Amino acid sequence: MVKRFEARQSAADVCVGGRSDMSLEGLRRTFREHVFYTQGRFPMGASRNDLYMALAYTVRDQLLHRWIRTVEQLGREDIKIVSYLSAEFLLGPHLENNLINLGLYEDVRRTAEEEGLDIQVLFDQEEEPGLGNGGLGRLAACYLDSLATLEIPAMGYGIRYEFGIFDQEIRDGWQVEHTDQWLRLGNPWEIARPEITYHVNFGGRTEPYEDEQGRYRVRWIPYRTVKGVAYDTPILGYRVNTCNLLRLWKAEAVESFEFEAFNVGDYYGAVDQKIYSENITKVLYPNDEPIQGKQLRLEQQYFFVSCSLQDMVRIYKLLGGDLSRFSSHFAIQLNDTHPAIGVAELMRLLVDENGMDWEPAWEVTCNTFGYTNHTLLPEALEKWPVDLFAGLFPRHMEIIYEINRRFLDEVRNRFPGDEDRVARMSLIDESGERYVRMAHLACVGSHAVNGVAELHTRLLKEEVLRDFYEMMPEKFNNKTNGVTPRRFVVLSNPGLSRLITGKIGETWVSRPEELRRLEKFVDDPAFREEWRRVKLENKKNLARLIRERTGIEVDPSSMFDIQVKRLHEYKRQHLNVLHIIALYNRIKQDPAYDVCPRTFIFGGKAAPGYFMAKRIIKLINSVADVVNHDSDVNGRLKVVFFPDFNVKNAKFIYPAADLSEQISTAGKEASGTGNMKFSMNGALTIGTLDGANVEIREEVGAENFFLFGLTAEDVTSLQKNGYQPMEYYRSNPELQAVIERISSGYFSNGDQELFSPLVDSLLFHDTFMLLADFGAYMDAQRQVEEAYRDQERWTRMSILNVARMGKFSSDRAIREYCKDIWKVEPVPVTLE
Ligand code: B1N
Repeated sequence: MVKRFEARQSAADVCVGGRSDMSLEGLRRTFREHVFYTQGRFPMGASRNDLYMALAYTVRDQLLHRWIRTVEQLGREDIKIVSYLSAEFLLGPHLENNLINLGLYEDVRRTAEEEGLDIQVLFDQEEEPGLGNGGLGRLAACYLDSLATLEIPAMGYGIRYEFGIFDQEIRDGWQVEHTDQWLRLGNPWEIARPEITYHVNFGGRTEPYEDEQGRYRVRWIPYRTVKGVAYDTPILGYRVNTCNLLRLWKAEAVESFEFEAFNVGDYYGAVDQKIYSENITKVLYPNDEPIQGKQLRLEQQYFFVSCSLQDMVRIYKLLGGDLSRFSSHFAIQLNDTHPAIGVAELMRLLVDENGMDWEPAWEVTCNTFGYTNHTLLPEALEKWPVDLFAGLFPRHMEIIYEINRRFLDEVRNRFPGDEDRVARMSLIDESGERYVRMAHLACVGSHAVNGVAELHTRLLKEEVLRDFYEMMPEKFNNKTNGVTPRRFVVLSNPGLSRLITGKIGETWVSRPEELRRLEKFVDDPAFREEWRRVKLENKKNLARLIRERTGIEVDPSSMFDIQVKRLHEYKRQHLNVLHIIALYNRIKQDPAYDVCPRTFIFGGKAAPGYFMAKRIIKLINSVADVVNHDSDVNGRLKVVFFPDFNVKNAKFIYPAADLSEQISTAGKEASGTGNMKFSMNGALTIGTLDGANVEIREEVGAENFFLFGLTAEDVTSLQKNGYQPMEYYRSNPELQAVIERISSGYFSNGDQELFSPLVDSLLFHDTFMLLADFGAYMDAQRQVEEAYRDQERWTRMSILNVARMGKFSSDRAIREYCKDIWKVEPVPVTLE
């Protein structure tokens, strides 16, 4: 495969006047030099990984000049910087994305080809940094892409987990987790900054003292100190010079501890200390709901927030800034409550460490922070036991009590005599064991609070944060999520991108509103034909990958009906399964039943401790085993569980979908972003009125969307009136037959126990109302089938979906954040 080539010339002529040489010859030379000088290989001995690394460094060289110029900007006193604080950044592979944003993709592909290299093979080598669980982490990554593309000076701050989200294997139908050793072969995209470090303290006690001016002050005498080291990754915008920086923190032991230990001869104590310190950034918690009460998780949160805030204060002081104006230089966004302890930490830095008085410090803090909420599930709202919190952060606990005392005074002022309200709004939950309520801290300490879709924001105002909305309505606003069309269309779907660009030019990539211009081709038969050809090609690619990864043969001319997302009962992958079994039953009853050939594809990870979610994976695979091998079905239905769904293989999945399953119980999915990725790639959606589905349907038109199911209001009122799943069960024979298939052991070699937890949960609780929605879902699926049988109609709907999805670009979302919350403007970067 690899034609060998020679390394020649020195590194000196790679850089021309501080600018890297972007000519093809220059790229080729740089690449060869990285094989030799960076990887230490003669071309003959270079492995695929060596070649990938050399190409990655070649591309990184192209970023550096832009990066350094952008970082210089960050040091300008007259500009405001967005600082996006997130415990998760689910970036996905860098190489291909950077090539696209640089505009070098074609050149490099061709050059590689001339060298005898298949660039796809090199792309395959890249380990993706899976530093997130799902939507929330991926949203942060899309926002970094858009911030850079819109030329907004910005930093992402987070955690450099040594192990990201686990790799998923499916063994005997069950999920098996493997640690994600993404750093094993090195990471060419990061630059370690060992000189940028901060100390982060834990535990101990506080002590009052008088400062030189005789003022009452408090100092924190910690029990333990850990060092945070910065690792920077460049984030280049699309076809601009702005190259922002993602700064991730790694925990290390503080040297002095070791020296002390050596002095008293306690070598093993020192080693313990080192290992203990490094634990903090060892592993990402694989839950996409908070884990109650895990000390290490709280330590992770404080660790990265403290490093990040100290970094901002240092940068600001370097500029000679006066801390009372800190909020004119930094706008800090809290990505959910995971970094919400930042409110107390900034107060501590301003008051304790920089001698500010409480009131001005509080004003700075509130003006600096914005808070994005990502969930309505009450059990998912983060709270920390007061004992745990106070033990780790005695000073922050005091600060939070003081914030709370002042805040509750205001509440009492506004609502005299309403002590119930005071208890509801308190930063401390005192209804039983005492907890610190992180969402309340984030609300009180921010000037802006937003939800991530219109419905979600409305429900926040009406329910979860209702008291806060009543008291400070001006803080609340909506920012409907978006996704980057660079990764999720240009990179993932080159065929479709070429087709679109051929018709309307390439400006849609940064202005996807322009996709509307496709509408005038919707009735053009040749265009429709091309549209179908592209989709078929994408389906063939996915079919190939499915065969490789699962051994299952699927028919690319069948409808690809796909649900990929984290496994969660509220997302209702099992509702999808009920539909599959219903179709299967119809075939079993009448093998001549005219079923529309479909391939049902599932993908997604279950939290390792989530019993029901893991059982749903097993159910999907068990149903697959039966359906895929039944001669009555005769290949007309296929069921696939695609293992290890992640950003890297998502690229093959979204573009291949005909139908996108967005079937969560209304009111439970805050927004969803997969829904957007599918529709932008020409899939039609079957979905409930939940999260951003509502707005997608508004944009693409009700006639181009398969709607079904209860509304959020229906769900609430059903719940209030005592929902009885059994009633739906009794009145629907098809549903009964489906449930009977499962509970009889038909899919589990006669084992009636295996799926009884699932069945019992549906029949006797059904928290997420699958049975109530089953009938409507079946009807909507019937309409899907009808539409799909008319390929001209389907293509028309598909084109209109793509043409009308412009709103869901993360560029639009980021523009809104910039204008309404951060008050920042673009600052173009020049290279001279
Ligand atoms: O955030 C996404 C939304 O599109 C999804 O609807 C929402 O479910 C998701 C704790 C979370 N909400 N909360 C989390 C993740 C990790 C964790 O430890 C909670 N993820 C979401 C983007 O807005």
